[in-house]
Amino acid sequence: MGEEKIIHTTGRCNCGGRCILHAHVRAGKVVRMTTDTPAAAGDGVPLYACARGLHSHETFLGPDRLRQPLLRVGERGEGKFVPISWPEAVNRIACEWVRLRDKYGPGSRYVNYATGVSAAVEPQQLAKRLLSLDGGYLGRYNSYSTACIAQATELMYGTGESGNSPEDWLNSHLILLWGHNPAETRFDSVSMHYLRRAREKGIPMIVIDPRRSDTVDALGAEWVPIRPATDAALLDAMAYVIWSEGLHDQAFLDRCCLGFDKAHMPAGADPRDCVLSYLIGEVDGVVKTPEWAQEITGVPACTIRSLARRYANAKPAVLMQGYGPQRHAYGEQSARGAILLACMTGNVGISGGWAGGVGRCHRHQEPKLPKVENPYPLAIPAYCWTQAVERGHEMTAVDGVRGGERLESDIKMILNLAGNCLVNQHGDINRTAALLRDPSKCEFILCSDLFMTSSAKFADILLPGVSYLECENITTPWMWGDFVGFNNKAVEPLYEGRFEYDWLSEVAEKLGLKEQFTEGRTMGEWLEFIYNATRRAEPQLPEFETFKRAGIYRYRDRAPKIAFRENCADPEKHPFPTESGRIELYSPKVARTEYKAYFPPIPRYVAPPEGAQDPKRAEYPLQLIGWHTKRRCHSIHDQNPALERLDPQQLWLNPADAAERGLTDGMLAEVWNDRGRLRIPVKVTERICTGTAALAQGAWYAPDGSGTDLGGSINVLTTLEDTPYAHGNPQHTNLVQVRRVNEIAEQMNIYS
Ligand SMILES: Nc1nc2c(c(=O)[nH]1)N[C@H]1C(S)=C(S)[C@@H](COP(=O)(O)OP(=O)(O)OC[C@H]3O[C@@H](n4cnc5c(=O)[nH]c(N)nc54)[C@H](O)[C@@H]3O)O[C@H]1N2
Ligand SMILES: Nc1nc2c(c(=O)[nH]1)N[C@H]1C(S)=C(S)[C@@H](COP(=O)(O)OP(=O)(O)OC[C@H]3O[C@@H](n4cnc5c(=O)[nH]c(N)nc54)[C@H](O)[C@@H]3O)O[C@H]1N2
Ligand SMILES: [Mo]
Repeated sequence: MGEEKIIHTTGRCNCGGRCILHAHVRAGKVVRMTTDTPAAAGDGVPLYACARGLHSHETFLGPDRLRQPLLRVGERGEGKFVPISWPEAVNRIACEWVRLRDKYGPGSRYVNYATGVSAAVEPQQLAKRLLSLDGGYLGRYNSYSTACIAQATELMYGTGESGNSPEDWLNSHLILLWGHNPAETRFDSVSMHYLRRAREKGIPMIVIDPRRSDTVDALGAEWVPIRPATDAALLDAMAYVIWSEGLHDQAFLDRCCLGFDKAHMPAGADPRDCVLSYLIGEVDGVVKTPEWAQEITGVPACTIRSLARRYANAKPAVLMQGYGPQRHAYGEQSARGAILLACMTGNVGISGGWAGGVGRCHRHQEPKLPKVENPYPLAIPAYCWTQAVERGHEMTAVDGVRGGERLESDIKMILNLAGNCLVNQHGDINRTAALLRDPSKCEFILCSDLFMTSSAKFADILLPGVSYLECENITTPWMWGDFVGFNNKAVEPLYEGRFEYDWLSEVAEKLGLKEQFTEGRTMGEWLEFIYNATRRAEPQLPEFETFKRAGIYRYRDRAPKIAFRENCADPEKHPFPTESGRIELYSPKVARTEYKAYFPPIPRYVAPPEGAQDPKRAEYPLQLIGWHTKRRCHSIHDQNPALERLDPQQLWLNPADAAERGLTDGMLAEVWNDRGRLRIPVKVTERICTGTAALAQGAWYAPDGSGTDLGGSINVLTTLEDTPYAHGNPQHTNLVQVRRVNEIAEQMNIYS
C-alpha cells in the first residue's frame, strides 16, 4: 500500500468554516481525512471540521468528475456535449470574448456570482481581471448571502463592521439567536465553541425561528416559533413594549441616533415619519402592541412582552441575527428592526452587547489577489442578472443599476466559474432555464466545474476544474475565525482538470494580454506574492514556506473588538460613518430615493408579497422557507451518500398541516406554486410551526419528463422578484400548496 503521507489543508467551498483538514494519502489516493486537535490548537480554539469536511474527499474525488473540456452539441441545457481539446476550447473562448465585446460592448460580458472556490485566488476574480484588461465587463454588487442585511447595516451605521469579537459574548447576560442556526450553518469554526461556553456559564439563550433548529437542542435554548417573514412585526412590538414601559435608553437615543422621536428628525423631514410616531400609531391609527403583532407573527402577545422585557432588562444583551430572516421579500426590514432594538436598549458599543446587522469583525488583513480596476462603470445587483439577460437595455437606477443611469446592453456572455447560481442556486429555475435555453438572448455561456451540475448543463463550453485537493490556494474563514489557511496539493489533478488560472492565462495569450494578466507569475508565485503582501501588514505571520508546511497560521493576542465603542461614547468627536454622523434610524437617503415598491425610511414591518398576510394564501396556503443544511455546502455534496444519510432531503410539515392533506411521515408529497412543482417525501414534525413548510436549499435540480423536479430543489418554487431597497434575493419567501402523491417514495430516489 505504500506509506501514508499527511497533507495539511483547509476547506475552500463557501461554508464559513474553512476548517482544518488533514488528507491522509496512500499511493496517490486520499484514504481518509482527519482534523484539528486540542493539542495542535494549543491555547487557540480547535478548528474542528464537520461531517462535510471529513467526507469531502469522497465528493470531490468521486467517479462523477468532469474529465475533459466539452462543447455543446444539443440544445442549450439538454446536456449533450462532445469532448474537445484544451487548445480548441481556449481558441473558441477567446473568439467569443472578442466577438461579443466588439458587437455589443464590454457591458454585455458578465461574470456570475460563484463561491465554489472561496479563497485568495478565485476563478471568478481571475475572469474579471482578464476582462478588465480587455475593455471591462458589467459589474455586480451584493451577494446571495447578505444582500439585505449588509445594505441595512450600511444604511444605519454607515459600515458593515458591526460585530464584537466572539469571546465578548461571554460577557452578555442574555443571547437571542434570531433566525441564526450556527449548529448547522457555519459562519466560522468558533461560534459554537463560544456559545457552548456561554451556556455553561449559565447565560440564557433564546432561538427565534419558524423551525426548531438543531441549535435549539445543541445549546439547550428556548425556542420561539414565528411565522416566516414577520420578524419585523415582532421587533416593532418589542420596541413598543420597551418604549411604553420606559425600559429604553433615552440618553443613548438622544446622543447617537437620528429619527427616533420628533425632536431628533433631520431638517426638512416630516416629524411624523419618526420611529416613535409609527410605534404609537400617530399616522395610521394602529398602535404596534403585542396583540397587533400576535396576529401577524403567530407569537403569543405574552411571549412578545416577555421577550421585550427580558431583552431590555438583561443589559448587556446580544440580539444576533443569522441571514435567514433577511433572505426574504422586505428582508431589509427585519435587519433594520434588530438594529433599532439594539439602539433603544443601549446595547451598541458596549462589552456584552451586540449592535446587530451583518456583524463583520475584521481583526487582520486578508490575503487577496490584487484587483485590476474595471474600466466599465456600470454594475447590477447580483440577483438581477436574469433581468439583465431578458431586458438589460431597459434597466435603470430604479432596478438597482449603479454607476450610470441605464444599462447599455443586455447580457450576452456569462462566465460561470465554480458556481451553481446559473440554475440550481438562483431563483425560479423554470423561468431562468427558459431564458438561458434561448441562444439569441445570452449568446455565449462558459462554465467550469467539477461535476455535471444543472448549471453546467447550460454551458456552451464546459471546462473541468480541479478540487481543493489537487491544487494550491490560500484560505481565510468568515467572520470570527482569525486564521489563514493553505491548500496544499494532496493528489495530482484528475483527468484533464485544470485550475482556472492556467487556461485563463492561455486565453490572455490569445488576446495579447498574457504579460499583463500573469505579471510573469505562476499560480504558486502569485500565492507567495499575495501572502508576502499580507505579511507586510501582519508582520507576525511566519515565512511563506513555514506557513505552507503547517497549512495554517492562527492569529493570537488580538484585543477583543467592540464595534462602535468610540462612536457611541462620543459621537461628536467620533461620528458614525453615515451622512448625518449619527445612527440613522430614520434614513434621509431612503426618504429621497425612489423604489419599485414601497420602502419606508424607518425600520418597520411591511407585509411582503407571498408573506403571512398575502391574500394569495387562499390558493397557496403554506409559507415555504429554505435553510442551509449540515449535509451540504449549498449544492456541494448532494450526491454523497454518506452525507445524505445525515439529513435526507425531506419537506418539513407540521402534523396539523400534514393531517389536513392525508400525509404521514415518509409519504411522497407534491409541492407547487405558479412557478414550479417538485416531489419529495415529507417529514411530519412538531419542529415546524403550522402554516409553514421547510425544504433545505441546495438539492440538485432533477426534472422528470414533465418538468416536475424530483431532487427537492427549492429553487423551482422561488421568485426572481428582487427586494425593494437592496435588490436582494427573497429565496425564503414563497407561498406553495402541498398534496399527497400516491406513489411510493422510494421509487423517486434519483441516486439509487
Ligand atoms: N452547513 C452549511 N453551512 C453554511 C452554508 C451551507 O450551505 N451549509 N452556507 C454558508 C453561506 S454561503 C451562508 S450565506 C450562510 C447562510 O446562513 P443563514 O442565511 O443564516 O442560513 P439559513 O439556514 O438560510 O437561515 C438561518 C435560519 O433562519 C431561519 N429562518 C428562515 N426564515 C426565517 C424567518 O422569516 N424568520 C426567522 N426568525 N428565521 C427564519 C431558518 O429556518 C434557519 O434556521 O451559511 C454558511 N454556512
Ligand atoms: N433557495 C435558496 N437559494 C439559495 C440560497 C438559499 O438560502 N435558498 N442561498 C444562497 C447563498 S447564501 C449562496 S452563497 C449561493 C451559493 O451559490 P453557489 O456559489 O453557486 O453555490 P455552490 O452550490 O456552492 O456552487 C459551487 C459550485 O462550484 C463547484 N466547485 C466546487 N469546488 C470547485 C473547484 O475547486 N473548482 C471548480 N471549478 N468548481 C468547483 C461545485 O461543484 C458547485 O457546482 O446560493 C444561494 N442560493
Ligand atoms: Mo451565502
